[in-house]
Amino acid sequence: MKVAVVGATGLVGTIILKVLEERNFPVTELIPVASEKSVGNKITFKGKSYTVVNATTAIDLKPAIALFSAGGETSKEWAPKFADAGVMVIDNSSAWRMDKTKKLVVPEINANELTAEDKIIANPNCSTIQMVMALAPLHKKYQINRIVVSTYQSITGTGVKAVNQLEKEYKNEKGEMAYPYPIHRNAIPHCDVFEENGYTKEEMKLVNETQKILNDKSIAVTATAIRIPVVGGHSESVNLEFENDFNENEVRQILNETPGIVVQDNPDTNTYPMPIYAEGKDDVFVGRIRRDYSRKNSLNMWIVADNLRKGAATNAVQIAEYLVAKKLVN
Ligand code: 11C
Repeated sequence: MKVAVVGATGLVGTIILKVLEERNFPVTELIPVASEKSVGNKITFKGKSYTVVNATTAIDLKPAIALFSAGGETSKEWAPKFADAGVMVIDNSSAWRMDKTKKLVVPEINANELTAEDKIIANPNCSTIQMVMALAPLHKKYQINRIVVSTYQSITGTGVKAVNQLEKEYKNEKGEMAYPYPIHRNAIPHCDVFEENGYTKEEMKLVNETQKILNDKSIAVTATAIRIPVVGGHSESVNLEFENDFNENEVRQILNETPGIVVQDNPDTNTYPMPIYAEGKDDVFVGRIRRDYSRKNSLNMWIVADNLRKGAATNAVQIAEYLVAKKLVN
């Protein structure tokens, strides 16, 4: 299968290539796509060298699938052009996620909604993916009424400019700033841009995308998203209020039996998820599972995942795998 990776030289694009290789996705020809400044560069994939091309050339090469990770503007402009040419687009940006005509997919939860007619499929935001992975099976069992989430997000979510900012700050050097403030030794309560309602776009993604993926507008969600000087993954403190009461051990058992979830939860041995150990892994790690005694039918937990893997590249490749397995793509 001919596969295009749009944004192949970016942080997520690079991981998409790695994940395609690791999972042995049936790529017969890779079409790495990037902006004009990278066109002509070489990329090695499965031991073979490929030349980076622009989007127009990529369409002419007729890929079956295009995995997009080049930002919302590129996706808005180019995803429909690829789709019109018969390419199935899996888009990692926020461009199409809340479009009523597009599916927003976490394969373990709702891949069964996909059909051969879905030409542009949206990959959710990283902080949403890891949260709904843990919440979906609990919603099914106990029905979630309300979610209060605070995130502790890796700088890799912002991209290479933020990684460079932190590296420079470690060395006490001046450089280009990805954030309005230093990030080293800091916590910035500001991920993505502010909206008119006082929340950031990242916070509203957690609200809207969660309701769409869990297919339940009645779930109340409120979010605070914080950037911290961490690489390796996003962490989330999540408070849930259920309609029905639960048993903590049953919660652990449900999560343990959920594909893609690893429970790390034992205070006696200081066992809990942390981003340095989530880095490079495809699973979502859950710990600090405990009843919230301040409120009826309520639970606290801590969810960690590599935002570039399950939060982006791995989820996109899993969608592609589903399309192939169900013969929804030629
Ligand atoms: C972050 N979640 O960590 C963002 C990165 O909507 O796909 C991905 C932005 C998006 O800041």
